[in-house]
Amino acid sequence: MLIKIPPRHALRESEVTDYSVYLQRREFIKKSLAMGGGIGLAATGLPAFAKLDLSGYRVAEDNPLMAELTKEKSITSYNNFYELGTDKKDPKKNAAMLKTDPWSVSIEGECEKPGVIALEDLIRPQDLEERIYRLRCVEAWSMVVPWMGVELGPLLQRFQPTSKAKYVEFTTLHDPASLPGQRFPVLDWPYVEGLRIDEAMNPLSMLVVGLYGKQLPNQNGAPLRLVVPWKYGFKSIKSIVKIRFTETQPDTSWNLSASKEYGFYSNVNPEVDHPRWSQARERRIGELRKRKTLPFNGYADQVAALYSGMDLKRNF
Ligand SMILES: Nc1nc2c(c(=O)[nH]1)N[C@H]1C(S)=C(S)[C@@H](COP(=O)(O)O)O[C@H]1N2
Ligand SMILES: [Mo]
Repeated sequence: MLIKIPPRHALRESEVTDYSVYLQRREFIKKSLAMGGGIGLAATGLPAFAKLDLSGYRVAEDNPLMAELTKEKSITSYNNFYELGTDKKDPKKNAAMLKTDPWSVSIEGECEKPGVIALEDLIRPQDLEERIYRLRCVEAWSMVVPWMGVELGPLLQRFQPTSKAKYVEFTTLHDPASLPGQRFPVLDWPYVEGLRIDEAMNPLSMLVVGLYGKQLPNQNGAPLRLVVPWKYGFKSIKSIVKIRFTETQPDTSWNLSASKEYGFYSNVNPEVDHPRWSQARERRIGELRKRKTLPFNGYADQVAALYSGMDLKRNF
């Protein structure tokens, strides 16, 4: 009997389909928006988001990173989301336990307009856009992801932060029934993260609800997560239920658990090693070769000025 062994380099069909569907949809959206916007995507037969309308988002301008996109399958099956398990494969396996509908976010602290707001009122379809950003994990792997979401700064401004709002704190859902990892004391739950207000207002900072043109999979932090592309991945907190403006620097989960390894700033910095490994290089998921890690993950032009005068070896 003859057994046909496919060559190793052959792409599996599932991987090719995702990407080509994504590219087609992207072109379709670009053209439709150029013709005056206001389109629906029902024709493509894709599942609609329960409440959020993701159909009219603006696609990323032609971007050199388009050629480097990490496969959708890798982005959604190799995850860090300790509330859904500590193995990289766990979050996808346990994803269905997380219930994301309905979802609301509590806005608290130093602002004129605090309150609890439903996700579909927080994220307005006309603000949605796609941006291709690298995400660099502190564990020295990285990905290039077509994220879909809204810029964080203008969203925060809607709640009118006061002059005392020097920082913003973000909190993940705390519900061991939905997030079984919270039954174990791996971290001090709920997961919390924070940014200085000027970092939050920087135009690169984004609240994300989708990737590859679709609703965010649970394992990637549905229905709402932060993406701060010049910082190590752990700053990009998932499944957010609370945003609080504060006068003093908020606690962060990783800093609480190991302050010598994870600082508040956590800017990607090839010159500051993690105590247990080098940060000089990284491996893109799906590639064998290693790449040089870039200062601020390649976004130095847009963000280095935020830290002028600061010693980034001490403020790691
Ligand atoms: N709530 C929560 N957010 C989290 C994490 C987590 O364990 N819990 N892991 C972080 C880490 S370490 C990384 S690298 C990114 C991974 O995002 P991704 O799975 O979408 O690639 O999510 C971050 N956000
Ligand atoms: Mo990470």
